[in-house]
Amino acid sequence: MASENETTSKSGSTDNGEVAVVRKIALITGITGQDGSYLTEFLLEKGYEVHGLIRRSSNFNTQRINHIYIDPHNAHKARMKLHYADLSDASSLRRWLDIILPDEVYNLAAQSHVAVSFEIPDYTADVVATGALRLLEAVRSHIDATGRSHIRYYQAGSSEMFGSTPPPQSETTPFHPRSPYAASKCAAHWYTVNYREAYGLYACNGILFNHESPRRGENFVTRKITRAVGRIKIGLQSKLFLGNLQASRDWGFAGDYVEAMWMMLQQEKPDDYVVATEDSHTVEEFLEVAFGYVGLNWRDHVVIDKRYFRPTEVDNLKGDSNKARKVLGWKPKVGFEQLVKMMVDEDVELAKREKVLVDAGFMDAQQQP
Ligand code: NDP
Ligand code: GDR
Repeated sequence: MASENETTSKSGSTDNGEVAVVRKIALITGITGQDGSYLTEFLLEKGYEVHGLIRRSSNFNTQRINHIYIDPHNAHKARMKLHYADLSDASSLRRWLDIILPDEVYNLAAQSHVAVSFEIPDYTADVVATGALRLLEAVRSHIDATGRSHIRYYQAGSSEMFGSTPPPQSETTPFHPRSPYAASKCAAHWYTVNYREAYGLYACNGILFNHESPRRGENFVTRKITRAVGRIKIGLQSKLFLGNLQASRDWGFAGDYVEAMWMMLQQEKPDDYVVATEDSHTVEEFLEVAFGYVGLNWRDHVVIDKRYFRPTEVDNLKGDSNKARKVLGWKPKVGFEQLVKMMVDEDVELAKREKVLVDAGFMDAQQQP
């Protein structure tokens, strides 16, 4: 039986008179990423069946969702299912849509690192921009073939699209992207708007400002800092090499932001929404709070390395999320200091576990698991 808070699309009766619950089905690209893992937890809690598209890797890439994975051989218990596909492979997208028959599609997959997008611009555009187009087109042709016009699509847009346009940035603020990643996200944004207008697709752009968590990739600045704080505190590292400390970001908690994604797809009409805390801090302020929390002074450890400066920087992001707050009823629950402390706490514990392995000779202090 479904629990009370489970979201179901329809229900019927079985032969023996029990109510058979038909769950809503979500398809998530980028399920192995930070947001994919939180969104999966959120949707499972709501009673959804969740299907994730994962790409082939020579190493396991499912660390962030291992804790919710149930072996598909326990078919009656497993409500999260994983399938191989890639945003660069249009046929795989269409095939899984036809097999899974989702009610909601969340496109979270991306080459999501801004600095790396300057190194691999062609690949970034292929996955972030054309990948979104491939998925939209797969959804459109799937609807054409099956008549399943109730299907809803979420596109993971980014505050990076605003680039050099000064804050506060809202849905009406012009885009001025400052990287191949940001330009590609702008293309994906407009593809999504176009599919909504041209084909009547229920498609939403979430324009999300930076959101972080203990699951954040380790080469994004917040996690890079909190990992270093943990390792310095435990004695595994002494220096932290960073780039521009003066950039300001509107940092929220990823767990709060995935709820906004879902809320967008529950409205009567599709639309685009900015999601932000409306509170902005510099990288230096992040350092102050993170190091200060464990009694360290960041100035004793941070070394500026020009390698981490970008050819074009985004200096100042601070969102105006009035529309999301009014229409969706969304608001963030975790504030800046709480977020930093949550990340530091987790990374101090992680460093302690690493230290055990280092002391036992199973790991080099330089090597990170
Ligand atoms: P991550 O980098 O943590 O996750 C990206 C996901 O995309 C991973 O699951 C990755 O797989 C997958 N992926 C990458 N390339 C491909 C591909 N070619 N085909 C299929 N899957 C692929 O990002 P986040 O979770 O932080 O962000 C989610 C989305 O939201 C991204 O689109 C990002 O650009 C966007 N965004 C993020 C913000 C943030 O602050 N976090 C803010 C605004 C937008 P693998 O695990 O194998 O690498
Ligand atoms: P961002 O996040 O570019 O905002 O994109 P990131 O954490 O990479 O950079 C934030 C700011 O910190 C400065 N910085 C450094 N950044 C990194 N990664 N490493 C460093 O050593 C370093 N030193 C200083 C950067 O110059 C920048 O100003 C993130 C990603 O999640 C995108 O996918 C998403 O779209 C946006 O957030 C919103």
